[in-house]
Amino acid sequence: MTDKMATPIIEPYEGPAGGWGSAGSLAEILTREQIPVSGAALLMKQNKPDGFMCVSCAWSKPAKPSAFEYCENGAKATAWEQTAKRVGPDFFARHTVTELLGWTDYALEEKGRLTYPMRYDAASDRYVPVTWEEAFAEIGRELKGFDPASVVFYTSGRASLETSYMYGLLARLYGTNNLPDSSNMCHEPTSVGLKSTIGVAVGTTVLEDFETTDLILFFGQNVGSNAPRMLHPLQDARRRRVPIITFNPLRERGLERFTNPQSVVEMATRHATEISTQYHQVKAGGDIAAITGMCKWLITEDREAKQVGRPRMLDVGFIAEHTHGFEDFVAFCDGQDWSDLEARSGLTRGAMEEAARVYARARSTIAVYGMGLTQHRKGTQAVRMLVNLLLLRGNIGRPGAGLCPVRGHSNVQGQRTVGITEKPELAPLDTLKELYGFEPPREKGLNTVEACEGIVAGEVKAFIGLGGNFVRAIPDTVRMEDAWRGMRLTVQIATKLNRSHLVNGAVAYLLPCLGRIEVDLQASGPQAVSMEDSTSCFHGSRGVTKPVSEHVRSEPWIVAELAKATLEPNPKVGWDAWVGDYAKVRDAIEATYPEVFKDLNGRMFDPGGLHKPLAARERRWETETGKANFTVPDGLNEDPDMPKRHADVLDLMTLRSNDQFNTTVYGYDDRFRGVKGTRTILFMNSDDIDRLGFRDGENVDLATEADDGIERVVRGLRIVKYEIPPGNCGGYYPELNPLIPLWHYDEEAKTPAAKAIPVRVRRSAPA
Ligand SMILES: Nc1nc2c(c(=O)[nH]1)N[C@H]1C(S)=C(S)[C@@H](COP(=O)(O)OP(=O)(O)OC[C@H]3O[C@@H](n4cnc5c(=O)[nH]c(N)nc54)[C@H](O)[C@@H]3O)O[C@H]1N2
Ligand SMILES: Nc1nc2c(c(=O)[nH]1)N[C@H]1C(S)=C(S)[C@@H](COP(=O)(O)OP(=O)(O)OC[C@H]3O[C@@H](n4cnc5c(=O)[nH]c(N)nc54)[C@H](O)[C@@H]3O)O[C@H]1N2
Ligand SMILES: [Mo]
Repeated sequence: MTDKMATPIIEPYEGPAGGWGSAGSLAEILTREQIPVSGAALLMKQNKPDGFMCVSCAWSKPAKPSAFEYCENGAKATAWEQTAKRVGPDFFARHTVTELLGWTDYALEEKGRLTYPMRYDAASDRYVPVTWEEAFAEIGRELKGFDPASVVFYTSGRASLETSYMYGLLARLYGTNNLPDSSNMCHEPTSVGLKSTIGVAVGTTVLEDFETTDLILFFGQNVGSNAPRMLHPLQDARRRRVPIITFNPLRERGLERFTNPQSVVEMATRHATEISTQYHQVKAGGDIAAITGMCKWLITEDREAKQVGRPRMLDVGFIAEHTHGFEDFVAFCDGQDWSDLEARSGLTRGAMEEAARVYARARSTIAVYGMGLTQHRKGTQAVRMLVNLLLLRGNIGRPGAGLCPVRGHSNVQGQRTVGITEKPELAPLDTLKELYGFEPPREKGLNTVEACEGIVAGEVKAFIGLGGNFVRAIPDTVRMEDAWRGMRLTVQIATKLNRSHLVNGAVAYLLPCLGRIEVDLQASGPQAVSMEDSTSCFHGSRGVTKPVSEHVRSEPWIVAELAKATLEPNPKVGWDAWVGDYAKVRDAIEATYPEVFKDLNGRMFDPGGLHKPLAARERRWETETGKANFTVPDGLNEDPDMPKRHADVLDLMTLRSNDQFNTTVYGYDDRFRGVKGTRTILFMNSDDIDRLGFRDGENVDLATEADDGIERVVRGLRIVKYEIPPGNCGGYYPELNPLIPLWHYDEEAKTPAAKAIPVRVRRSAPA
């Protein structure tokens, strides 16, 4: 089965982000997913203190939400989860797994919600129905037979704090810290880079900071598609004439202009707010160089100001009192040559100075960033470089200022907070030992890339997936799929069918769960769950719709049953009591982290949520030096293995369209980038197209340039002439994931370098 697609159309999109295009796109998906008119009433509950928290992005939930506190993409995510379509035993009876492997990501998920626990039957090559009892009996028996070090417990960032806490505890009681999560592919450079420099592993800004800031810097985050609700505070900031300076290789529409689709006046008058006041099309991987340029200018100007007695450019008081490593950093900046900075960033000296000049004038600055900064070979160093820039002017630990990493999944940050981590030093192992009377494992566990390495090496024998689409989201997908089939056991807890469920181990289970939007009824009544947003606020969420099927179970219940089937009974862990009343899980969370979750049960429905304490906001630096650390990068290059190559090698960025949530593909249009009806495209600069002898619209193959003896090719991409820096090209994730070598990751955080893949364009080979 393939998707029915109209002939692809590529033409520039002239509209703003939001606006009528957004309203039209939303109406279309509500109809397609057969969501009745009550869909509109449902959306009124989205991101409200008494409603459910959006299943899409992690952006902050304001204390005073607007009547419609959702965006086009959040509404799409709701429609996609609440679809009237179902994938039950009859579906699996009709289709073999081999047949389903030929379907697209879109076709698989579009068939609807999973409704029944299923087990893979090798003889018929089909998933067949099982009872929950049979499923847990066999999974438990299997798990008891493994060395715990050979089992991986993966989490995608959507599961609630309650589920995640229970799941982390299950893994540790079982005997392993193998708890990789989607954050390993995402903002791990944030966790590593910020912890080592400012002593917290998360951003330091809260929503209110956007109300008083004087400048917003934007590095590699596509707000219009991936965190659209954030456009509201940005629009408010622009109304106060706050400048926004963007660094992005592509001119992303949401960063250019926005029409609030929920404003009657703006819609009627087609009024759009200009978002970025300066737009710098930095080369992919050129951010360290661009930021160094800004720092160099500030340092030079400050020296002059000091000599002639003008006001200083740097916050010298802050630097002296609060920071460490300043002199080395100054020496690094002084030592850089403007011509190198220009070559590596792709920006002129004038452009870097222009940005620095505005920064020097702003009292309080927020630096926002996303995958454009983190998914590089030196992604962690790029994050640290941004910290350097903020430290120069004391922009951390002050209202209206700070770092704002925009997180991905709706609870990805919270999962880390409640112990989903492969790093034993980040988990409260001693407290767990005391509370539950067991000896927690102390060895470092596997992160995402290491789990893949272990699977390739045959050392990992079993994989439990709490959500997500692991085999599709990781690098080197073709090679990984082969290795994956060598595992003994794969268990996937999921709402919808995806490719990871079809690339299965010898014993394989597919366990359907409730989504967050559904009513979750347990012994003590309907349950609420909680999560942490991108600005470190905890929020409660209550399901509002009827469960998709009576056979589907909640995630906490599934985790508890897994635990009971696998572990020796432990009177101190009340799995059944927890499932009967999730407030008791929250009590356990509070008992484990008393400072962080003070009165979680009492406060999770407070408007604006319960704020997590962040030491750096108070200028307390929980670092090794006890100060905020300036750091010196290894060099200007974020991807040092890239430019030494032949001039024909391009740097590929893998991107999200406006019609997907990660591997979930809602449709084939990327409205803002002017692409309609296709995802198999390659954005190229017109000079590169000419230089390499291709034509706009031509079909080509893309091959990775790597010297590891492995051939990685994706065939049949259509060249789209695009405004992208020379030497860069772009295409969609996850279709291009076969091109990322598994070893191509950030050195420190091991996040795959998905924005810097060395590739060659080839003439299309006959299939
Ligand atoms: N609707 C929707 N929302 C989502 C998601 C989704 O798929 N769909 N995914 C969620 C998840 S898990 C995450 S992590 C976030 C991801 O959200 P983002 O962080 O926005 O991630 P991407 O779309 O991968 O790319 C970000 C931007 O980086 C730019 N870029 C690429 N390379 C570079 C570079 O070297 N330097 C700079 N400065 N910019 C660069 C790209 O042009 C692009 O605009 O969104 C979350 N929200
Ligand atoms: N090339 C490239 N690769 C990338 C990226 C990139 O930018 N470029 N980005 C990376 C990033 S930032 C991330 S976060 C990862 C994403 O990796 P994952 O988090 O593993 O993948 P998703 O696509 O978000 O997972 C989608 C699946 O989650 C399941 N699901 C949805 N809702 C629920 C729920 O409520 N409960 C349960 N149990 N299951 C549910 C559904 O079955 C759905 O098919 O991909 C990474 N991979
Ligand atoms: Mo992510």
